[in-house]
Amino acid sequence: MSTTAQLVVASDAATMRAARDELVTGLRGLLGRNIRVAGAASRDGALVAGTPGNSPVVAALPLGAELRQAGPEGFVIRAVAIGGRRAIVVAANRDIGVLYGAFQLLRLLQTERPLAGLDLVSAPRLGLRLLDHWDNLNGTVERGYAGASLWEWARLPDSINPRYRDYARANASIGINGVVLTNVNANALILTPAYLGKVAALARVFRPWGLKVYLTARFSAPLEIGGLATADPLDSGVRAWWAAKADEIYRAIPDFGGFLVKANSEGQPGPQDYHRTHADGANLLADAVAPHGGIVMWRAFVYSSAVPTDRVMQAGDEFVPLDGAFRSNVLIQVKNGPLDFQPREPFHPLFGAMARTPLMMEVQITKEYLGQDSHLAFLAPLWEEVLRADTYAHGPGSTVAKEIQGIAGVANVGSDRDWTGSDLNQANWYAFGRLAWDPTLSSAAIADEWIRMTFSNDPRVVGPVQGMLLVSREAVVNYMTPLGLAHQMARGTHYGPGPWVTGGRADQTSVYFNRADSAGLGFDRTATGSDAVRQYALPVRNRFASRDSVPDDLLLWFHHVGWSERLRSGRTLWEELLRHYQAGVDTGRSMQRSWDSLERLVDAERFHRVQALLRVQEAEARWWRDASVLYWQSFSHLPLPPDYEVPRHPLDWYRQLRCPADPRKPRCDAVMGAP
Ligand code: GCW
Repeated sequence: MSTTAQLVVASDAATMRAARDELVTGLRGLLGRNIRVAGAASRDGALVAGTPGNSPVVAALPLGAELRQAGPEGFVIRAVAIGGRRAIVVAANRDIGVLYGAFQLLRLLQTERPLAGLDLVSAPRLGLRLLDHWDNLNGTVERGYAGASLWEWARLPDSINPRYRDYARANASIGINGVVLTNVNANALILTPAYLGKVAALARVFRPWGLKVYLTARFSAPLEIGGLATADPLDSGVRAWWAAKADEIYRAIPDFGGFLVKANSEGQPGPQDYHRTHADGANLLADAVAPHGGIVMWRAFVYSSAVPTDRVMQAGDEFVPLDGAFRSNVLIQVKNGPLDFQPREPFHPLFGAMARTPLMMEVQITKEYLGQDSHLAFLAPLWEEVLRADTYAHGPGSTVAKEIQGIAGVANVGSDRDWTGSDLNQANWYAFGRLAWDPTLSSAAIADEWIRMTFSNDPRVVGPVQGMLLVSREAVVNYMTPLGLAHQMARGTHYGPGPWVTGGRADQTSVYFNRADSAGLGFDRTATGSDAVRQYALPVRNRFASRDSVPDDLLLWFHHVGWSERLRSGRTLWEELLRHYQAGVDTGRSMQRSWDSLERLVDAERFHRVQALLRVQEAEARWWRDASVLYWQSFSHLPLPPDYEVPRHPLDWYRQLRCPADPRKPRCDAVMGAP
């Protein structure tokens, strides 16, 4: 067998160079062979990568139909014969498709898939596949658990950290094609000339990797950096200011993607400050970027302290009446669920409810409410659940995946050496990109790929790690918020149990959401309660509204249920609650055992890091279970079965636990004692 393989890439354009370099590095590493790069195919067998426009070999192949299917970003990978020799071709319509195809080929090799007879066409199902960074200009990251922001604003544009390029490579390898650099709780300074120069420098690094740059726009920027007396979206001076600002941005960054906006939500300024609508606000910015081909992603995460209705209904009530009022380059960005990135929520009722408005879905990759950096929670099952949920908006089969044009993930990336705060958290960044490319992929398939590429193809590793990943999210649901409970985390940090949290703004407290009383538990969102079910299409509404058909895992989201009422299982609510909390702890333990079995199969460094975090998770799962069960018991007055693990401390002890005010790790292990 020859020790040299030939790679044919005929173009020297930046993205083609990126594809070529990835193939050379990847093939060298995976095959242990020298890779000779040529501009044209010779008699040797070869790997050919290119577009019909930049590669005579690709142009000569009969790939017309496949390339049409591949579209602007997709690719074709095929085993072919060139001059009687076996070859593999990675073909696309555009350079970026070739790069994505190169990564796919490397993925196939690295996961040991057979290459013989290879014949695949792949195109992304969603056009916008974005990471949203909640990164502040001072280097902190809101809800970030992986160290400081990657963006070194003080050093840019002169100093370019090599990690920027690696960040772009990682994203391109999973098809992510845009990045919002700044926090939705926005700072107008990012729109000043000095910062735009820094943004342009990042955009230059990202460009070959197909990664477009977007910024958050602070609605009051005309006041704060423009010297205007108003930010009223209907004011002609304000409109002129934003148009000029957009021109300035596009002069610096010709392929700038557009703006992401959080307005009139949690204290952010917005059009309602001037008695205008969200549509007035979004259209103002949309008109400014439209001449340049830009878009506006306007968030639907709004809830007002002045409105007494159920918090989860406010986005629907606010936005549905505006359907049809937005410019065509506006997308409404809707969180996966109507509350706030909980371990489990029903899908957001806005999906399917705005027929004339393009929607995007926003998910959290950073796990604000799911144990942050330290608990293992593989999120693909959560995202799969919502993408496949049927809205019935246009009859059966109207899944959330079909109702959206794009997806944004709140990044879990920071400057930590492992990028994401823990080794296993990387799986969520990976899974996000893969699902954004193809929302029909299964969690199991994504986990399988990631484990093979991250650890090993050894089935003794793949099996157990896949098992852990796939059960981890449900474990978190079970020990934190089983049976449809939500938002029971400690105030502020959202880390650790706090089902007793009360005071201050009602709809940010646990007691508002759990509605525990001597009769039972859960939020009545049927017609006898807040009637939030009315926001769903009829079949879904009926399914959620009826105790006979509501899924158990959303029961307490929609119903107030008596402690001793029997569920479909035949067990009472009280018994089911206890079982679920215990199941969460048990899964924490089984994940530990699975990992412990890998001691000699995974390198020592990563083995010990993951092992330590799984210990933390098991201890904190018990903390969650004991604190929650004792708190519910103070309402139900029902006993724990004799064989139930006895809580270590009385309820008051848990209630008085004060976590250290460490923004990175608000963990209480110091006070909890050894597990
Ligand atoms: O989940 C909540 C977070 C806030 C966040 C907000 C939002 C960026 O606790 O930190 O602010 O949602 O999505 O706007």
